[in-house]
Amino acid sequence: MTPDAGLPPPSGIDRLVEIDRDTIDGFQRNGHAVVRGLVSPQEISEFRPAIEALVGRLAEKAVPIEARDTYGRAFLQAHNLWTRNPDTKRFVFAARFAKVAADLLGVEGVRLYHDQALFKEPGGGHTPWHQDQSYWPLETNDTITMWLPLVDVPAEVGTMTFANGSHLRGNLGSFVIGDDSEARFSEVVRELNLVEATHGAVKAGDATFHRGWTLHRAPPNPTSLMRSVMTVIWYADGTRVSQDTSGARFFDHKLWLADTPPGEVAAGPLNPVLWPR
Ligand SMILES: O=C(O)CCC(=O)C(=O)O
Repeated sequence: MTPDAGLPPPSGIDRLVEIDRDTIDGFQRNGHAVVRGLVSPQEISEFRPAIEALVGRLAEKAVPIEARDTYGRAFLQAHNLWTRNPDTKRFVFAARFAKVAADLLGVEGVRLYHDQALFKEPGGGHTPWHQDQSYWPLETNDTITMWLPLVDVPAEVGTMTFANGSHLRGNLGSFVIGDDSEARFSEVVRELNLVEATHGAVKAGDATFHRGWTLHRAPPNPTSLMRSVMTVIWYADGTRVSQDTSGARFFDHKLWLADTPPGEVAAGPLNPVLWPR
């Protein structure tokens, strides 16, 4: 008898999907992958209003794009939406997503690091080259982001561009996202002969996944469409908080890890195990 015998199979947004071997191998090799059709159009219509409503409140208060710096022009950003609405919580906690994350990483289980909505406005600027994990005080390479558009995104707005294999090189320079990271990492891509790859146009409900050390950027938004994207970030269960919580990692330590002390297993109240259930 299996431990969960008698329980109904996961349904709705928790319904599980299997990822094929080629996608997993490509993710391990390149540091990124696309999973098309991860969320159905019906499911997108179920969850999109709650996410858009929360970001909409931010948009009302935002200063004009022209008055912002490069980072501010890249997107409107709202964090940990799961704490603010039961629908966004069901979406962020979905077993379907967390299992894909664990399968791609090749780990037994994952914990939530945090979620964030990244809405690139009409006329929004590019997202400069960066490595997410520069910000993350986590003692592991097994970190992963799901980037899931809530609207169809044409090729001219695009998904992110990734530098293939850059995750295997670890920290390529501790830059926060901005003009300096764009300039330095453009050189790094040239110096290391890294191949740039993108998954092109995507439909609402397709998703890309990338590792925390994968170097990536995104093009500007020259259209009149709001590029509404929801992201969720996980790390391998058992990961410890890193000893270095300084600089760019200071706020992440406070915000996403609830100040769990350096060296301890990152298992605080904001970081539940989302797979296995
Ligand atoms: O959405 C974007 O423009 C960039 C997203 C990104 O850098 C990320 O999800 O790590």
